[in-house]
Amino acid sequence: MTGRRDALRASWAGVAAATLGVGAGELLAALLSPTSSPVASVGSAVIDRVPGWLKDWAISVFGTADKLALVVLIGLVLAALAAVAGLTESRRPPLGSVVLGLLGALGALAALTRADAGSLSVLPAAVAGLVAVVALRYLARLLAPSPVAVLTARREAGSAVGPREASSDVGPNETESDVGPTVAVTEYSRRRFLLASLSMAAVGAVAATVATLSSAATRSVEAIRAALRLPRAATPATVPAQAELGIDGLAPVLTPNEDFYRIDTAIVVPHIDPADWSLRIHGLVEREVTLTWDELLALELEESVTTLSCVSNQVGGDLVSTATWLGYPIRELLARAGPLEGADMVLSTSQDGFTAGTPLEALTDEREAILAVGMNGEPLPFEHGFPVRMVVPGLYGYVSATKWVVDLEVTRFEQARAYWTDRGWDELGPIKLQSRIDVPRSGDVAAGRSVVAGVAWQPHTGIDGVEVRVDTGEWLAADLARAINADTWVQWSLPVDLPAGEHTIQCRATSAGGEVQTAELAPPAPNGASGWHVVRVRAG
Ligand SMILES: Nc1nc2c(c(=O)[nH]1)N[C@H]1C(S)=C(S)[C@@H](COP(=O)(O)O)O[C@H]1N2
Ligand SMILES: [Mo]
Repeated sequence: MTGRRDALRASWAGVAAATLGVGAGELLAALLSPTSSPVASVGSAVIDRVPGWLKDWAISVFGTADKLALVVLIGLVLAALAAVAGLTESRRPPLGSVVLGLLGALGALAALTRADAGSLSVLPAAVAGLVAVVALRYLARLLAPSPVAVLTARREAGSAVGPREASSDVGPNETESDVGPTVAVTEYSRRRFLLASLSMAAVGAVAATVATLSSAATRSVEAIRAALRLPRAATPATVPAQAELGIDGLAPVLTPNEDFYRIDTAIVVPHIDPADWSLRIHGLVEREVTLTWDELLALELEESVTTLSCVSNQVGGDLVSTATWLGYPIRELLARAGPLEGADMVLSTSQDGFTAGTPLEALTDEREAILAVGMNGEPLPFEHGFPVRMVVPGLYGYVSATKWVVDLEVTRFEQARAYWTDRGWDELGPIKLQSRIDVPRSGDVAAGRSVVAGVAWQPHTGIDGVEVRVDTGEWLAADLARAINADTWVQWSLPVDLPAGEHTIQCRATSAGGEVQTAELAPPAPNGASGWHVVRVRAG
């Protein structure tokens, strides 16, 4: 009974000490640089090492909360290890402290391997480990059986050997009052343990929360973005009114920034001061080119409307969105550098070390492949690449849409591999022809005349038609909204009759190139999902 309680206290000591350590480390990271956060760097290291199927699974289960899920998981694993360390410390000191120290070292190592690691990046994790070790040693001392406690235990067990008993002038009646103070000492130390460990855990948790919410560097760049006014587009985009059908439940043709899907490997979203940003174009080029933020903004910026899609998007999924982008053609910048004969790929790198390999041709042909600075009339949101990202019509994001981009290396597919191609995904990632039913959703609908509506897309090619089929009926041509351009998705709708009962509704698109969307089911890996979207409804 007491054994189990002791074990529980010892484990809790480990957890409390580790919490204080993490709090200290996160607070220091918030002051130094957000990416040196011990928890975030361990998370990023994990993300870079998980197999593709696991990433797919995480996205399908947790969606955009996948990173939150990972942080929670790291917290649980850390708590379990810390509990073991606490227990070990109570049984074989100082082995438990060594375990906590090693965990700190592991965090420091993870921070060092980050692409944007500065020389101070090991500090937060190192401090976290150190604080945890000192805290655990202190707590363990409060829990350790002191000579007085040993004496008390022996006395309670009736084996009276000890300095007091040895002095022998203690009569039977005085024993109780004499034992009193010694028992009180252990009680006192237990109470002190409880107070100390609870305070450590609370201070650690508060520090970690404050750190997460208020990284100093993050705050100042947020203020810079808020004050930023982007120049007007030399060529503004036009969005015809007929592009929006305005049907309830149908995805709007322009996705508001806060609803735009987000996929990336970043646990801590980079916060780059535009004044510190520059882009280097190098590799197989005649001359290296460097572009600063001011130089980029001084160029004639163009506005374009483009639909982005993630290769992980399932049939019927929502990892696809459309925005008006403001930016400068990458084609023009590459022309300045002068790609050499034989080059066929541009490896783009983000500030946090993500890479994408884009066919050189997709960046030099007539399409609106841009270095984007604006999204739907404002500077890029941090989650979407502030201050500068790539947008390339027609290609999945993993091969083209590098956010927080800082480097373009002109190279050859033979010579370079990128983040996801290194993990088994196809080198080329053209977006597959797809269509989705937004209205009605699966479930109950009213019987009778009902509007079916959705979106269809194949950026850079365009959509010619969408057909809808109820159950095993005929394919019926849907009404297409006006396309904004060939790079955007197109809304469509069709009134259908749904008699009472269960029905399946399907859709398929035809591209402007004459291709009919395939019924063949393919999973996202290795080059994008295919198949027809099916919605099952019960009309009544
Ligand atoms: N720096 C960086 N850029 C990135 C990624 C990333 O992980 N890191 N993910 C890519 C992928 S897989 C996609 S689908 C798009 C998503 O862009 P969005 O989050 O703005 O929708 O960003 C691309 N650019
Ligand atoms: Mo993606």
